[in-house]
Amino acid sequence: MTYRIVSDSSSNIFNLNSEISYTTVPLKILVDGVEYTDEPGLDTEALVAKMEASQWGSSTSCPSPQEWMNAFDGADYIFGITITSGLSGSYNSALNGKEMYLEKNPDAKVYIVDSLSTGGEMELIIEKIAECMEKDMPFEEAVQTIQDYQTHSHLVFTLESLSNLAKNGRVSPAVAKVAGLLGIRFLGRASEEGTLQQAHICRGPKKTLTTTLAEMVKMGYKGGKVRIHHSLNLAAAEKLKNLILAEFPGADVRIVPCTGLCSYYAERGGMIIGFEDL
Ligand code: X90
Repeated sequence: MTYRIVSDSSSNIFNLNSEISYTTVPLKILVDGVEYTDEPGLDTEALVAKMEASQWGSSTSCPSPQEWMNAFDGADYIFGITITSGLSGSYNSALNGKEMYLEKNPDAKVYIVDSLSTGGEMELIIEKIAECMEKDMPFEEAVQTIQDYQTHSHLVFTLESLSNLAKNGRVSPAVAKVAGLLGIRFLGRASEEGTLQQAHICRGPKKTLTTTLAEMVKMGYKGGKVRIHHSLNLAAAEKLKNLILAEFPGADVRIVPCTGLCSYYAERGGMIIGFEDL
């Protein structure tokens, strides 16, 4: 068996702490006519500054089926994982890439996970896939294990601005407007369908963090893994980590900076937090 995990770049994970072969396929960000590929080495700080100063507009695009297929090359036990199909075409591309790959490699086994989420929750699912492969788990059993795990993984996020989400039609302009007010932060969660759902409107950074942890607990958090992905906001990520550890000592909490795609949509200051209810 040649194992491979392939994620689109919305997971913010370019390297996996495992022996298992792992690679990413990039989403792209277009700002004022210049295309930025979300791959290692992309300067997200510069990207965010360009996007904030943009005059002519910006958008994003998902990987092509061809890019997905190429990333599978050489493996025969493959898990692909994508950003939610509720907000992007990446999942459909990956399914098409799988069909193309299977035409040439009919004996390969390929499962594409629709994360119905992004960022930190994708990281958790990737870790679980790696665990299955490290145990040499039979393919069908691994698929079942991941489907079960997805019922125990969740996503909350805090945003200081929803303007790129609104501009690109991923959230209604009315919702974006409320969250755009000065000092107001939008606290949301991934809905069952993998779309943005408003949980709270918070005033001030401190209140945002305590409300975030309260929301996680309401959604079933009881001391399991947490993956805090932040967009140029390490200070807030560390404060949230400390709040979590104060209430749940010994919790496995990891902080990860967003790469290109998530930085573009979460904008400066945003956090995308995956956690388990186990
Ligand atoms: O295909 C494409 O061009 C990519 C489109 C992605 C659109 C949304 C990305 C959101 C990233 C914002 C907070 C998390 C929301 C997750 C809800 C399921 C980050």
